[in-house]
Amino acid sequence: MRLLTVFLAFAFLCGTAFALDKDEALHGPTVVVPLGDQGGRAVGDDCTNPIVIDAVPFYGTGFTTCGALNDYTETCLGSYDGGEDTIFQLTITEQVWVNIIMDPLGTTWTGVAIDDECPLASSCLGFNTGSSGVRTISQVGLAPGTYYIMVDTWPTPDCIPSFNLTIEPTDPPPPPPANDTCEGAIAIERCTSGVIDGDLTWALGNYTPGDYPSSCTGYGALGKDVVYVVDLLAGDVISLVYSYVGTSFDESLYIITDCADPAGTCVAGSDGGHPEDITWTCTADGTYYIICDAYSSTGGGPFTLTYDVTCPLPTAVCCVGENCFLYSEADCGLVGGTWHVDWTACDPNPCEIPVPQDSESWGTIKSVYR
Ligand SMILES: [Ca+2]
Ligand SMILES: [Ca+2]
Ligand SMILES: [Ca+2]
Ligand SMILES: [Ca+2]
Repeated sequence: MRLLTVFLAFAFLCGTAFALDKDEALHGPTVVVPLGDQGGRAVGDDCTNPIVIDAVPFYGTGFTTCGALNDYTETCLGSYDGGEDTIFQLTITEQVWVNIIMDPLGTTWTGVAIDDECPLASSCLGFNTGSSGVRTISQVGLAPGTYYIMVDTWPTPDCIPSFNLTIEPTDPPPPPPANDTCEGAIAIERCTSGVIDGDLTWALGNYTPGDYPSSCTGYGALGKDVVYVVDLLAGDVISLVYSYVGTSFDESLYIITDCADPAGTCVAGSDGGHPEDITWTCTADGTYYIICDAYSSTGGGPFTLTYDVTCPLPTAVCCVGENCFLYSEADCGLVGGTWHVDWTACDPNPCEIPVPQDSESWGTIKSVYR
């Protein structure tokens, strides 16, 4: 049973196409490691003969994927499952939150994932990948049951000569912020400006603007995200600057109209540098969701969102003599006209209405003096 929403978030992330564009540039060409024969040559080689872990905490050293063969390549690890892989089986007897820490002891481009089935699915309970350093799947909630942990690489390297695996209990994470999803989006008012302090630390990853290179930011955004909402009218200009505070992360910023279809309804996006900024003129009245996201599935912390929603000044009829213009009150004043806030059109020309010079008609005047 998948207990908590963190599971769903991880599943969403894992199920989304990997946006490895930025990472691919660093990694270089992917080497194809031939698939191994699945048959349990040795303990840990594959799902039929995993390394069994029957208690948490667990501290294991001296494992390797070298010689374990490349059995699985269609998992949530994406490009990071192309190397030889080692499988662990973990039995949980009572609900626990754990950190899963895999130290590849210097080997680069490694990944670790956990799922409740083996082979691990393309949508799994949790994973962590990276070009260097220790891999950590943080604060995974596990209900009683059987789980599988897979360790793999994005070749090259084809395998990890030696790694350590730690599974330690930890505290459950705080709940995500209220504006983690569109349902709790924090409202920004039209025609205002300001600076919002936000934090992705405990947010979940619910949205992505699409895939490289066609998305509105140019990239996917598999990281954590929070949402702001603003009602705009056509002609409004919204300017946003989205910047991490303190610990850096790769910001991704975009505006959508349908939270069920971010990729299909994105009207503006930015993932080109730091900070990210958008200046966009609204083309249709409506409700717009601003997604403050992170490109990487492992990034996201405190940030500021600076916003400025400029609303066009209302225009109305400005009569300059008998000539009619649609001007703002200020512009009408500049040309010496008379501004009529309730008049909205120059056709027919409301400025041409003849104004009687006298309260009496010629007929009345003639009858008086005759
Ligand atoms: Ca593999
Ligand atoms: Ca979120
Ligand atoms: Ca995201
Ligand atoms: Ca960025």
